[in-house]
Amino acid sequence: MTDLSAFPITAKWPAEHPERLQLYSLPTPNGVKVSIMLEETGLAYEPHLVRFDTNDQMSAEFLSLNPNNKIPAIIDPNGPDGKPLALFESGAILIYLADKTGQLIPQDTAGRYETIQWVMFQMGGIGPMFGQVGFFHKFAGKEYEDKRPRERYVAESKRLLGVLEGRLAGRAWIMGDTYTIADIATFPWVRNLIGFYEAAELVGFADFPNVKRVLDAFVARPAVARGLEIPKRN
Ligand SMILES: N[C@@H](CCC(=O)N[C@@H](CS)C(=O)NCC(=O)O)C(=O)O
Repeated sequence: MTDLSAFPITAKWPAEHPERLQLYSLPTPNGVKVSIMLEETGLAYEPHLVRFDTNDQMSAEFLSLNPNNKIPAIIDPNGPDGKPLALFESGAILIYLADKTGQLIPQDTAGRYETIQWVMFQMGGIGPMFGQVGFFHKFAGKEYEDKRPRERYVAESKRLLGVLEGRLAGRAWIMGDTYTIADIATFPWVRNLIGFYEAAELVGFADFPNVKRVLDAFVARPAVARGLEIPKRN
Protein backbone atom coordinates (compact mmCIF):
# COMPACT_ATOMS: atom_id res chain seq x y z
CA MET A 1 0.00 0.00 0.00
CA THR A 2 1.35 3.42 -0.96
CA ASP A 3 2.19 5.56 2.06
CA LEU A 4 2.00 9.34 1.60
CA SER A 5 2.17 10.18 5.32
CA ALA A 6 5.58 11.83 4.80
CA PHE A 7 3.68 14.65 3.04
CA PRO A 8 2.04 16.89 5.70
CA ILE A 9 -0.54 18.06 3.13
CA THR A 10 -2.20 14.65 3.40
CA ALA A 11 -3.11 15.41 7.04
CA LYS A 12 -5.49 18.17 5.88
CA TRP A 13 -6.50 16.48 2.61
CA PRO A 14 -6.38 12.73 3.35
CA ALA A 15 -5.74 10.45 0.38
CA GLU A 16 -8.51 7.92 0.00
CA HIS A 17 -6.59 6.37 -2.89
CA PRO A 18 -2.90 7.01 -2.09
CA GLU A 19 -1.84 4.93 -5.09
CA ARG A 20 -3.41 7.57 -7.37
CA LEU A 21 -1.92 10.91 -8.30
CA GLN A 22 -3.08 13.53 -5.77
CA LEU A 23 -4.28 16.87 -7.18
CA TYR A 24 -4.70 19.94 -4.94
CA SER A 25 -6.58 22.56 -6.88
CA LEU A 26 -9.59 24.75 -7.57
CA PRO A 27 -11.22 25.23 -11.01
CA THR A 28 -9.42 28.50 -11.88
CA PRO A 29 -7.57 29.02 -15.22
CA ASN A 30 -4.32 27.72 -13.68
CA GLY A 31 -6.02 24.92 -11.76
CA VAL A 32 -7.98 23.51 -14.70
CA LYS A 33 -4.85 23.16 -16.83
CA VAL A 34 -3.92 20.18 -14.68
CA SER A 35 -7.41 18.66 -14.32
CA ILE A 36 -7.87 18.94 -18.11
CA MET A 37 -4.46 17.30 -18.66
CA LEU A 38 -5.36 14.47 -16.28
CA GLU A 39 -8.71 13.97 -18.00
CA GLU A 40 -7.07 14.01 -21.45
CA THR A 41 -4.41 11.46 -20.51
CA GLY A 42 -6.67 9.12 -18.52
CA LEU A 43 -4.24 8.93 -15.57
CA ALA A 44 -5.91 7.82 -12.33
CA TYR A 45 -6.05 10.69 -9.85
CA GLU A 46 -7.74 11.96 -6.73
CA PRO A 47 -8.76 15.66 -6.71
CA HIS A 48 -8.77 17.72 -3.51
CA LEU A 49 -10.47 21.10 -3.29
CA VAL A 50 -8.32 23.97 -1.99
CA ARG A 51 -10.73 26.70 -0.88
CA PHE A 52 -9.70 30.34 -1.13
CA ASP A 53 -12.70 31.56 0.92
CA THR A 54 -11.16 29.81 3.94
CA ASN A 55 -7.56 30.60 2.87
CA ASP A 56 -6.66 26.92 2.56
CA GLN A 57 -3.72 27.88 0.35
CA MET A 58 -2.16 29.66 3.36
CA SER A 59 -2.43 26.66 5.69
CA ALA A 60 0.77 25.07 6.96
CA GLU A 61 -0.26 21.80 5.29
CA PHE A 62 -0.64 23.42 1.86
CA LEU A 63 2.54 25.49 2.24
CA SER A 64 4.45 22.30 3.00
CA LEU A 65 3.84 21.31 -0.64
CA ASN A 66 3.89 24.76 -2.25
CA PRO A 67 5.61 27.53 -0.27
CA ASN A 68 4.27 29.94 -2.92
CA ASN A 69 0.67 29.40 -1.64
CA LYS A 70 -0.83 28.85 -5.08
CA ILE A 71 -2.79 26.08 -6.73
CA PRO A 72 -2.35 23.78 -8.59
CA ALA A 73 0.00 21.31 -6.92
CA ILE A 74 0.33 17.54 -7.16
CA ILE A 75 1.90 14.51 -5.54
CA ASP A 76 2.57 11.64 -7.90
CA PRO A 77 3.01 8.57 -5.66
CA ASN A 78 4.64 6.82 -8.60
CA GLY A 79 7.18 9.43 -9.69
CA PRO A 80 10.68 9.02 -11.17
CA ASP A 81 12.47 5.85 -9.92
CA GLY A 82 9.14 4.73 -8.44
CA LYS A 83 9.40 7.36 -5.68
CA PRO A 84 6.73 9.97 -4.85
CA LEU A 85 7.20 13.33 -6.53
CA ALA A 86 5.62 16.60 -5.35
CA LEU A 87 5.32 19.47 -7.85
CA PHE A 88 3.83 22.94 -8.08
CA GLU A 89 3.67 25.47 -10.99
CA SER A 90 1.15 24.44 -13.62
CA GLY A 91 3.64 24.63 -16.51
CA ALA A 92 6.08 22.28 -14.76
CA ILE A 93 3.21 19.91 -13.93
CA LEU A 94 2.01 19.87 -17.56
CA ILE A 95 5.50 19.06 -18.85
CA TYR A 96 5.94 16.38 -16.20
CA LEU A 97 2.62 14.69 -17.00
CA ALA A 98 3.28 14.88 -20.74
CA ASP A 99 6.66 13.20 -20.25
CA LYS A 100 5.26 10.62 -17.85
CA THR A 101 2.50 9.55 -20.23
CA GLY A 102 4.22 10.26 -23.56
CA GLN A 103 1.07 12.18 -24.52
CA LEU A 104 0.31 15.74 -25.65
CA ILE A 105 3.92 16.69 -26.36
CA PRO A 106 5.75 15.88 -29.61
CA GLN A 107 8.32 13.12 -29.17
CA ASP A 108 10.92 14.69 -31.47
CA THR A 109 13.35 17.02 -29.67
CA ALA A 110 12.68 20.13 -31.77
CA GLY A 111 8.90 19.76 -31.50
CA ARG A 112 9.23 19.16 -27.78
CA TYR A 113 11.14 22.41 -27.18
CA GLU A 114 8.84 24.37 -29.48
CA THR A 115 5.88 23.17 -27.41
CA ILE A 116 7.64 24.11 -24.16
CA GLN A 117 8.38 27.54 -25.67
CA TRP A 118 4.63 28.15 -26.12
CA VAL A 119 3.90 26.84 -22.63
CA MET A 120 6.41 29.42 -21.33
CA PHE A 121 4.77 32.12 -23.49
CA GLN A 122 1.57 31.39 -21.62
CA MET A 123 3.20 31.14 -18.19
CA GLY A 124 5.22 34.35 -18.49
CA GLY A 125 2.88 36.41 -20.68
CA ILE A 126 -0.73 35.40 -21.15
CA GLY A 127 -1.40 34.23 -17.58
CA PRO A 128 0.08 37.18 -15.66
CA MET A 129 -1.15 39.85 -18.11
CA PHE A 130 -4.71 38.55 -18.51
CA GLY A 131 -4.82 38.17 -14.72
CA GLN A 132 -4.01 41.88 -14.34
CA VAL A 133 -6.77 42.76 -16.80
CA GLY A 134 -9.14 40.81 -14.54
CA PHE A 135 -7.97 42.75 -11.49
CA PHE A 136 -8.21 46.20 -13.07
CA HIS A 137 -11.36 45.58 -15.12
CA LYS A 138 -13.52 43.31 -12.98
CA PHE A 139 -12.20 43.20 -9.41
CA ALA A 140 -10.85 45.68 -6.82
CA GLY A 141 -8.68 47.61 -9.31
CA LYS A 142 -11.69 48.76 -11.30
CA GLU A 143 -12.39 51.37 -8.61
CA TYR A 144 -8.95 52.97 -9.07
CA GLU A 145 -9.19 56.46 -10.46
CA ASP A 146 -5.92 56.22 -12.35
CA LYS A 147 -6.77 54.15 -15.43
CA ARG A 148 -3.18 53.90 -16.69
CA PRO A 149 -2.47 50.47 -15.11
CA ARG A 150 -5.61 49.05 -16.71
CA GLU A 151 -4.69 50.56 -20.08
CA ARG A 152 -1.19 49.12 -19.84
CA TYR A 153 -2.40 45.56 -19.17
CA VAL A 154 -5.17 45.77 -21.78
CA ALA A 155 -2.65 46.93 -24.39
CA GLU A 156 -0.23 44.15 -23.46
CA SER A 157 -3.02 41.55 -23.54
CA LYS A 158 -4.10 42.73 -26.99
CA ARG A 159 -0.51 42.45 -28.15
CA LEU A 160 -0.24 38.89 -26.78
CA LEU A 161 -3.55 37.94 -28.44
CA GLY A 162 -2.10 39.28 -31.69
CA VAL A 163 0.95 37.02 -31.32
CA LEU A 164 -1.33 34.03 -30.67
CA GLU A 165 -3.55 35.01 -33.61
CA GLY A 166 -0.55 35.02 -35.93
CA ARG A 167 0.60 31.63 -34.66
CA LEU A 168 -2.85 30.07 -35.14
CA ALA A 169 -3.43 31.35 -38.68
CA GLY A 170 -3.42 28.25 -40.86
CA ARG A 171 -2.97 25.91 -37.86
CA ALA A 172 -5.58 23.79 -36.09
CA TRP A 173 -3.74 24.11 -32.75
CA ILE A 174 -0.69 25.98 -31.47
CA MET A 175 1.60 23.17 -32.64
CA GLY A 176 -0.24 22.62 -35.93
CA ASP A 177 -2.24 19.43 -36.37
CA THR A 178 -1.36 18.16 -32.93
CA TYR A 179 -3.17 19.21 -29.78
CA THR A 180 -0.60 19.66 -27.01
CA ILE A 181 0.05 20.98 -23.51
CA ALA A 182 0.61 24.41 -25.12
CA ASP A 183 -3.13 24.52 -25.92
CA ILE A 184 -4.03 23.19 -22.47
CA ALA A 185 -1.93 25.95 -20.88
CA THR A 186 -3.31 28.75 -23.05
CA PHE A 187 -7.01 28.34 -23.73
CA PRO A 188 -8.32 28.23 -20.14
CA TRP A 189 -6.88 31.75 -19.86
CA VAL A 190 -8.44 32.96 -23.12
CA ARG A 191 -11.76 31.50 -22.00
CA ASN A 192 -11.46 33.26 -18.66
CA LEU A 193 -10.57 36.62 -20.22
CA ILE A 194 -13.65 36.79 -22.37
CA GLY A 195 -15.93 34.78 -20.04
CA PHE A 196 -15.44 35.37 -16.32
CA TYR A 197 -13.50 38.63 -16.74
CA GLU A 198 -16.00 39.92 -19.35
CA ALA A 199 -13.19 41.64 -21.25
CA ALA A 200 -14.05 40.61 -24.84
CA GLU A 201 -14.97 44.12 -25.94
CA LEU A 202 -12.15 45.72 -23.97
CA VAL A 203 -9.48 43.67 -25.75
CA GLY A 204 -11.23 43.73 -29.14
CA PHE A 205 -11.65 39.97 -29.21
CA ALA A 206 -13.45 40.14 -32.59
CA ASP A 207 -10.06 41.06 -34.12
CA PHE A 208 -8.70 37.59 -33.28
CA PRO A 209 -10.84 35.12 -35.28
CA ASN A 210 -8.26 32.32 -35.19
CA VAL A 211 -7.98 32.55 -31.41
CA LYS A 212 -11.78 32.32 -31.20
CA ARG A 213 -11.89 29.34 -33.60
CA VAL A 214 -9.34 27.38 -31.53
CA LEU A 215 -10.98 28.37 -28.24
CA ASP A 216 -14.27 26.94 -29.56
CA ALA A 217 -12.54 23.71 -30.60
CA PHE A 218 -10.85 23.51 -27.20
CA VAL A 219 -13.99 23.88 -25.09
CA ALA A 220 -15.79 21.36 -27.34
CA ARG A 221 -13.43 18.59 -26.20
CA PRO A 222 -15.16 16.27 -23.70
CA ALA A 223 -12.04 16.05 -21.49
CA VAL A 224 -11.90 19.85 -21.35
CA ALA A 225 -15.58 20.08 -20.36
CA ARG A 226 -14.94 17.60 -17.55
CA GLY A 227 -11.67 19.17 -16.42
CA LEU A 228 -13.23 22.63 -16.15
CA GLU A 229 -15.42 21.36 -13.28
CA ILE A 230 -12.67 19.58 -11.29
CA PRO A 231 -12.27 19.66 -8.32
CA LYS A 232 -15.98 20.11 -7.66
CA ARG A 233 -16.73 23.22 -5.62
CA ASN A 234 -18.90 22.21 -2.67
N1 LIG B 1 2.41 30.42 -11.95
C1 LIG B 1 1.48 29.70 -11.13
C2 LIG B 1 0.31 30.60 -10.80
C3 LIG B 1 -0.72 29.91 -9.95
C4 LIG B 1 -1.78 30.88 -9.46
O1 LIG B 1 -1.71 32.10 -9.69
N2 LIG B 1 -2.78 30.34 -8.79
C5 LIG B 1 -3.82 31.19 -8.21
C6 LIG B 1 -5.19 30.73 -8.70
S1 LIG B 1 -5.35 30.84 -10.47
C7 LIG B 1 -3.79 31.03 -6.71
O2 LIG B 1 -3.58 29.93 -6.21
N3 LIG B 1 -4.01 32.11 -5.95
C8 LIG B 1 -4.10 32.05 -4.51
C9 LIG B 1 -3.29 33.09 -3.82
O3 LIG B 1 -2.56 33.83 -4.49
O4 LIG B 1 -3.39 33.17 -2.58
C10 LIG B 1 1.01 28.44 -11.87
O5 LIG B 1 0.83 28.54 -13.08
O6 LIG B 1 0.82 27.39 -11.24
